[in-house]
Amino acid sequence: VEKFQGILPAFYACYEDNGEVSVERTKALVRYFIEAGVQGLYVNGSSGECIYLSVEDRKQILEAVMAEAKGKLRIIAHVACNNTKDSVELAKHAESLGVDAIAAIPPIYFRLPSYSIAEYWNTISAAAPNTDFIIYNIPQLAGVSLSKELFMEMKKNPRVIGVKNSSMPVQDIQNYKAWGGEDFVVFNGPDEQFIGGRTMGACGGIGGTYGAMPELFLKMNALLKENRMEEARKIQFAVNEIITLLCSGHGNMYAMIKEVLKLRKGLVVGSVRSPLSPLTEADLEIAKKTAKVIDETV
Ligand code: NAY
Repeated sequence: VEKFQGILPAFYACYEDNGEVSVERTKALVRYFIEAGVQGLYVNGSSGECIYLSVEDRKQILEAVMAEAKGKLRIIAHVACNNTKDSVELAKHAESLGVDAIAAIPPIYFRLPSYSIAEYWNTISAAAPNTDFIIYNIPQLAGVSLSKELFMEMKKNPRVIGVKNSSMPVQDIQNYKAWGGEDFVVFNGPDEQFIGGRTMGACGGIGGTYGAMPELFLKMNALLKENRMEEARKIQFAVNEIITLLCSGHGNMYAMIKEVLKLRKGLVVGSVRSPLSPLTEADLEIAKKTAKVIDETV
């Protein structure tokens, strides 16, 4: 559990202006996170637009991240590709780079029985035999939730050390901790209830909006460690207003966050990949307002 405490931003895909993966911009974003003082990164997950990236893109991104971050940040590589073969390839690749753990969502589109999902996850995990495995539970997007039956089946695999839980009931965190045992790692997924998840037993958080305002999540986490709940709650409420702003444009939320990074830190990491929508002219005004609100809050 020690190893995976704290704030692990979900890493964003960084593109050149022509939409191809940018190695240089990826490295610059890693340096930004190191300077911010976060504990780790969750690479090629939802916020990393994984379902719109090729296997090659994903390898290139992880290689660039590891080149900057190795030894400085805990790196969890999300390797699920919706088919076992490509996921296995990414798991092997991630292990060869020395990541701290790999993670995977269940396969999407077809509703598979639990035993097929377990087989999929265990096959991926077996491809990286020296690497810890983290289950990514995100029922609202994947269409399957991590049941007790599936959890218990996965617990038989000694490499399964944790769950990144993005379901909305915070009670799920309590259950996964209870079923997993003392050393089992559970991450809070929904940024809007970070303090709720931590209070229910999450050892840290992995989140898609952390990158826009890492200072605020680090602060909340530090306050919680000192049992300063009132102050943590104040920040959480401010964060939730910021998240509402980030989601209020016509363009995709990650495009908005990338614009905010440009405004706040001068970081240029491109926009988002189609079919996600880029920002409109009107969205640029929202981004300016959001960046200002964040700067005033930190
Ligand atoms: C990932 O895999 O990139 C994440 O960890 C992202 C988790 C995010 N959940 C979703 C559904 O995208 O951080 C949350 C989310 O962006 C945040 O709560 C704002 O709604």
